[in-house]
Amino acid sequence: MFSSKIVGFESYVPANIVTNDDLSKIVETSDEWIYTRTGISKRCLSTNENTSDFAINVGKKLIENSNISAEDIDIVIVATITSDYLTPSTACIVQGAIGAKNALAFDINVACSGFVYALSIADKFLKSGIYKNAIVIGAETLSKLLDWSDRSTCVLFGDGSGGVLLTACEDYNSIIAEDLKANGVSWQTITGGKLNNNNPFIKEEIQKDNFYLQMNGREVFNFATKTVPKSINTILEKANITLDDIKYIVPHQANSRIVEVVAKKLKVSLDKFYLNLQTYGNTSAASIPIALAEMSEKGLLQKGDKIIITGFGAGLTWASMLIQI
Ligand code: B82
Repeated sequence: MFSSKIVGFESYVPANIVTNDDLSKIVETSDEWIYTRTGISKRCLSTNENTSDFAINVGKKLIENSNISAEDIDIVIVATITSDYLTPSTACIVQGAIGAKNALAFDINVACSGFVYALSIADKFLKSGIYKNAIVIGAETLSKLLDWSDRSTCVLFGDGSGGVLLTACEDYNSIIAEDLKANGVSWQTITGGKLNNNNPFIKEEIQKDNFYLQMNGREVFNFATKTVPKSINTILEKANITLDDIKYIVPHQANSRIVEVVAKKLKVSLDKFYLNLQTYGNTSAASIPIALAEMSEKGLLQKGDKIIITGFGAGLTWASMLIQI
């Protein structure tokens, strides 16, 4: 019987740092407005790199800092809603660039829940006993999906990537419990990247929807604050443990107000949540793995620690997972 062990955490963000004050020169906004509503102070925005460039950096670092060679990687999964191309997948570009020539590779599109979904998929591949090593990356260039004249959305997001290396193991299990769900009835509350029909046989004028990311803030806020506490409780029940057994909850870094409400509903201190959206903004599928890599770098993740990661976003989708470091 095989299970998955996480053996590496890495991240990469573009060098260009954009503060709230910088944004106030582009749209009618202010540091005070952005910070008090979101908790964000700055974010990294790409000037010359695309999503695959971020993800390649993460993939290379994962291999370099492990004792697994590129040829031994069996699986490359990238969670993204902002791939360089619709085809090929970002995962294929990464697979080629890092020399993982024996690996299968594909992207998944589950927005801000994408990294947790991707980890779950990789875990099932490894549990099958057929595959041994997997690279799972969340990578986004959200800046290319934003309407830079819309002050209600363009201030919220950032670019970057993070990922983990998983290896099949007979005596250690990092992925203990999970709760992955979707509510497609509410898909219209967050949309982006609409590709309109276009062919010579279209007779009538068709409605051309906005390409840019749009979000009904109040509705998604209510969704997140209702769903995330329930999902975390589901995980705890499945694993038969309590929040006292959990060292950190690492949520998708969307908005600090969401996390405050979730903490209150769970009756747990805000200190239990790891937040870095102040520095990176909302990086969608990349937000959880960027946070994990930062925590690992700071020495906050020790062997045996139990943490909960919880993603929530467009779809609508949500995904929580109990991880043992
Ligand atoms: S907001 O609606 O403008 N608001 C909450 C009432 C400000 C205090 C808002 C803002 Br600003 C930023 C993010 C959200 C939000 O709820 N985001 C999400 C909720 C569910 C799933 C994903 C997200 C996300 O932003 O990624 C609300």
